[in-house]
This record gives sequence, structure tokens and C-alpha cells, in this order.
Amino acid sequence: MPNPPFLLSDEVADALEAGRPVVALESTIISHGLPRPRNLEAAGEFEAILRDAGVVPATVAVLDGVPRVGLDGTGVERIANEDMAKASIRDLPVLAARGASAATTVAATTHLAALAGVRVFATGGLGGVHRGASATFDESADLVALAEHPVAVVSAGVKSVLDIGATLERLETLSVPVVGYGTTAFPSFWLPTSGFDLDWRVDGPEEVAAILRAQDAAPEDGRPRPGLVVANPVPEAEGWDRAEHDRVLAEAFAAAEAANVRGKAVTPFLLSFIVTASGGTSLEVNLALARNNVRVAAAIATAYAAAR
Ligand code: PSU
Ligand code: MN
Repeated sequence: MPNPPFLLSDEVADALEAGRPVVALESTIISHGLPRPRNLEAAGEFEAILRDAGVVPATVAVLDGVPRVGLDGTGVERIANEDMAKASIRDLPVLAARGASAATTVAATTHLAALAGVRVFATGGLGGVHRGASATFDESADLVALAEHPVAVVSAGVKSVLDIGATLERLETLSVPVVGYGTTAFPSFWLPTSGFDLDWRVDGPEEVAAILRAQDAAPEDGRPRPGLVVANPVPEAEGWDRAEHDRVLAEAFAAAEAANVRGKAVTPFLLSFIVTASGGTSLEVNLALARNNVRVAAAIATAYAAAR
């Protein structure tokens, strides 16, 4: 990969060196996915959940041109409060050349986590194939990144604003394994189901760790090693009311259409519209599912580290 060198925080470097559990966290959810000031609170909370579980958090972002795996308090504050770009893998060399800062998407975070040797990553929702993608070609680089980097991403599936069926088909084409955590129903971010079913259900972190070890044991064949999608539904009691969800989403689509939003602006636009139109309910659900993903990622990283 022709991308610039990156910096590991001392804490992350020490943990990796000693084989202690580490979980990567993305920063676009903080900079573009959640409103201020809840975003800074959430970033601190995700890190605290990991630390309480004995896991070292590795929040990923680009600061002043340098990709970083593991941020200090000032770094976390910068991604929450500065107006930063949203960076995918292809943006890394441009940011390096300019000394610019950016939050990293799932794609860029996966790439940097893989370079650092971090095997487990927690996020809210994955990017995927957008509705209408057969005309717009709008498919998140997250999918290809997962095909090319050995990182397990714990997410609550993909947002119902995407074409979920097409996203699952693309993951199949790209040979990215997808497992449901305690379920065979693929979740749709704010809702625990999506109407799409998965082939594989796992129950508990040890089962996921065993899959990661099986991936690690695969013979080297010169091709990139894939990651793993761990689809972890929001707990039923913390999910969003389906009728309300459907109503707000329809409004959000109409608004995006009217505002002619395109490309990488689509996800942040819809998320922020939906927070306002739901009177803040979608935000609480978003935070609940993200916390849940961080907890599950902590357990997986712990089981994986213990077995090595
Ligand atoms: N899903 C969310 N919140 C987010 C994102 C996804 O619920 O903030 C972010 C992630 O960083 C993801 C990115 O990688 O949006 C996908 O953007 P795009 O569709 O432009 O690839
Ligand atoms: Mn896109």
C-alpha cells in the first residue's frame, strides 16, 4: 500500500508487544456521525468501556498529516471539536502531503488497524451499497477494505438507509465472512432485524476468536487476507420503534433528494437529519448500539488474546 507511515501510541504499542487485547475505534462516527457535544462524551465512554474490560483502546485518526493508532485525550478532543475531513484509505497520502487532519472511516480505520496488527475493531454501522447504486456506483470503500485486511469489525449491521440486500451480496462476492452475534437475523443499525438472514450464528466471544484463529492459520497464498463482519444487533429494549423509524427514514430520503446530497456527504447528512427529525431518539439508539458493539469487541479481543 503506497500510504504514509503511521504512529502507534506507546500504550497501544506496549499492549500489542505483550499480546494484550486491543480494540480499534473509528473517528468518523465521532466527527461526522454524532452531534456535539455528545460525540466527545461518547468517544470517552467507548474508551472507558474498553479500559474497564482490561482492553486497550486504539482510536484511529489522522492528526496533522500523520495517521495515528491510539490517541491521547487531546487527540480525541480534536476529532470531536475540530471541523475535520472524512478520510477513506485513498485520502491518506493527500493528508500526509498537506499535513492535514481527518477522521477515519471504517475503511481507513481497518487499513490502519491492519498495519498496526490490531485484529478487532468496534464501530456503529458499516458503510455499504447505497440505494440506487446501480446508477450512482455509490458503494462504500468499507466493503473492499474488509476484503483486503484481516480485521474483525463488530457493527450493528448497516443502516436501513442503505440497500441491505445488495450490501450482503457484495460481501459474499468479496469473500468477507459475516456472522450474526447470537442471531441469524442481520441487523439494520437502529433495528435488531432487517428482513435478511445470515448463514452463520455465533454465540459468545470464544466462537469468534476461534474463527479469527482459523483465518490466521490459513496458508499464505499471496492474496490479501479478509476480515470478518460480526453483526451484533442492538438489544431489543434499546432499539427504535419500527413505525417511527420507517416514518423518519422516508422523510430523510426526501430531504437528501431535495438537497441534492451526493457521495461521501450522504451518510453524515442522513444521520444528522434523522437525529433532528426523531427528536433525538435515533441518537440514543445509535449510542446504545455503539456501546454494545464496543462491549462485544472487548470480549472478542480478550478471548483472542487469551488463546494465543
Ligand atoms: N455508519 C454510521 N455512522 C457513521 C458511519 C457509518 O452509523 O458515522 C461512517 C463510518 O465511518 C463509515 C462511513 O465508514 O460512515 C461510510 O461512509 P461512506 O458511505 O461515504 O463510505
Ligand atoms: Mn459513498
